[in-house]
Amino acid sequence: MLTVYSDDHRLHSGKFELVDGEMQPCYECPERADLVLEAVRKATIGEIITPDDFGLEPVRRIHDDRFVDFLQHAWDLWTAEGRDCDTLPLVWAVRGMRQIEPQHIDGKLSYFSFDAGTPITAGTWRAITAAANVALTGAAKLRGGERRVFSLCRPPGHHAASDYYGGYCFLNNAAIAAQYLLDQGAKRVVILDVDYHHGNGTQSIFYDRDDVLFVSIHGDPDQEYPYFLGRADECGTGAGEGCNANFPLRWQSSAASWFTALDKGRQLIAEYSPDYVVVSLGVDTYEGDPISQFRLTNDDFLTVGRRIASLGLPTLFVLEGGYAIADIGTNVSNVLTGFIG
Ligand code: FKS
Ligand code: ZN
Repeated sequence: MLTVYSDDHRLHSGKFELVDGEMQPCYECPERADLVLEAVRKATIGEIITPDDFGLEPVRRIHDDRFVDFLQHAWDLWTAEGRDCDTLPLVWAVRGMRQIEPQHIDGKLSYFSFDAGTPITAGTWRAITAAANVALTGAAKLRGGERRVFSLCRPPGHHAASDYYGGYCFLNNAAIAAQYLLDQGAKRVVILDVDYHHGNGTQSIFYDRDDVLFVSIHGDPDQEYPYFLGRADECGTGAGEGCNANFPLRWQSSAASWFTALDKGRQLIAEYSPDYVVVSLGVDTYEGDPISQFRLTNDDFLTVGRRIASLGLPTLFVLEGGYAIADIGTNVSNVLTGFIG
């Protein structure tokens, strides 16, 4: 299996996020990708390549121009106010407020975000465009005939929608890759999201479309972040009706119930008969994850890989979450080696 990786992820390294009412060091740190890369090397899964530069056109197929411009210039606007710490938003335009992009950077940060856990730093723009290129390079390899590719993306992407960021995510790498596959001639693409958190960004991007089936297994939004999307009755709208499938599970759900949900998802995927599968691969479903409440073991991740492989489809794995630093490498490489068989 090919792995696509760029060192530029290290340019994004936020200091603090809001957790349990306090500012705490960011869970989403450069060490995560470094450890995954090291594990992929050790597991001798295959060649590791650097990404090509696709420019912003494929990014703009998913994200609004104004949002992309904001991400590109946010750090400069922030430092122009005399600040040198990371950015964080302050206030959100909730029910009844006007949805107008403010002039001041503090207002813009709020307008384009949905949480206080996602700092922007000096190198964020370069890191997020590199991650998009990592995903796009993986997609291009699939179009070129590769059957399986791992895009080792960081920062992650599945919480980012067409015009807002949050949940450590800025550009939706998996969505950008899926759109690229469609633009290059694919008829139907599945995005299978196995991260512990619901991929609210991916869901909303494709919610009214029938050329992408989104399937997600995640913590029940009644209990878990991102709280406001991810319920089982969200099935798509208009042409996209029936092309969105959520499997929310309660905290402490067993591995058995997680795999039951995966089996139902696999059934839907097989019926949809896609040309490609893009897997939003988070390993924060691990029993030892510090911010999550599911119970998959190291060995269960081998089974995750095997079951996805049984679909028999060309597959792009795109890295999302996973915060148990000591095990993130093992858990990701177990999915990939399980997939290879
Ligand atoms: C819970 C606080 C929640 C934010 C969690 C973000 C999860 C991000 C992720 C991604 F894949 F995007 F990285 N904090 N007490 O794992 O879904
Ligand atoms: Zn997650």
